[in-house]
Amino acid sequence: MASSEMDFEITKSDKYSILLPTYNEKENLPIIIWLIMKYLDSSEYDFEVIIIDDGSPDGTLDVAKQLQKIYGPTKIILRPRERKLGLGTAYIHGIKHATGNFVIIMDADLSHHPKFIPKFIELQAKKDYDVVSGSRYIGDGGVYGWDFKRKLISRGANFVTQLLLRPGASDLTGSFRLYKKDVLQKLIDSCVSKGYVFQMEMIIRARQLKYTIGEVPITFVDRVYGESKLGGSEIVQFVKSLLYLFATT
Ligand SMILES: Nc1nc2c(ncn2[C@@H]2O[C@H](COP(=O)(O)OP(=O)(O)OP(=O)(O)O)[C@@H](O)[C@H]2O)c(=O)[nH]1
Ligand SMILES: [Mg+2]
Repeated sequence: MASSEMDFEITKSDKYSILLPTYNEKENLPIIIWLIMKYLDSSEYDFEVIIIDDGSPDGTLDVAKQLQKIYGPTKIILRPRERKLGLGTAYIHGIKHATGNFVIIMDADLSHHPKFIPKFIELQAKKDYDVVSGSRYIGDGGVYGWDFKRKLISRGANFVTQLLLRPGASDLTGSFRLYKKDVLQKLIDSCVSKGYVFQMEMIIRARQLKYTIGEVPITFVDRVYGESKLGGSEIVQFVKSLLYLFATT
């Protein structure tokens, strides 16, 4: 490829597998898929979207089937599970079926805007990063729609973790990231925590295992449709896991 004026290059064989775990996201799913198609179909990138629905009672899977009819079975891949088995194992399940050499993980509730995906891809290609992490805490990044309490919790969690673990990434609890697939597999294998803290452990292990991490500023918008699940028990779990990581890494 003649690329003298380009400062990065996407190899033709590169493929991006986008993992979308869903639980009760029937309103959000068509919008997120439409946005992904809008921002990626116009690009040259080869990609697939893998929807991992955990038996959502709201019928998210039926919506996903409709979307597969519209966009085709090579672009939209359905890998549902019978019941709610948690986000951590949803990724493990999804990555098994990923045919790309890169994996992008994002939430399906519109908190993560697909417009940032090309930025992740470009930065990765430019610097050959092992991981590119979206960050709400650098540059133009930010959070919209959170109340003070939630902002404080997120900031606090990040701050305490920065202090204790010095992970070398600014947004630890976010989950909008791009990984080389083999790197993601190794990270998943080395992670011990489940639940909310999983994202944080992934980035801390990445640093530990000397993987290179790039960051892209992202804006994060709180979910409009559907219910939020962050409660007191998640916070307790987070603190416990943080202390565990501090003690063991
Ligand atoms: N497959 C699967 N997906 C899940 C599960 N729990 C959550 N999700 C999805 O994972 C993504 C992140 O979950 P969220 O509920 O948005 O978690 P959060 O962003 O921390 O909290 P809120 O947005 O405030 O509810 C969303 O796309 C959810 O639909 C699960 O057990 N299984
Ligand atoms: Mg969310």
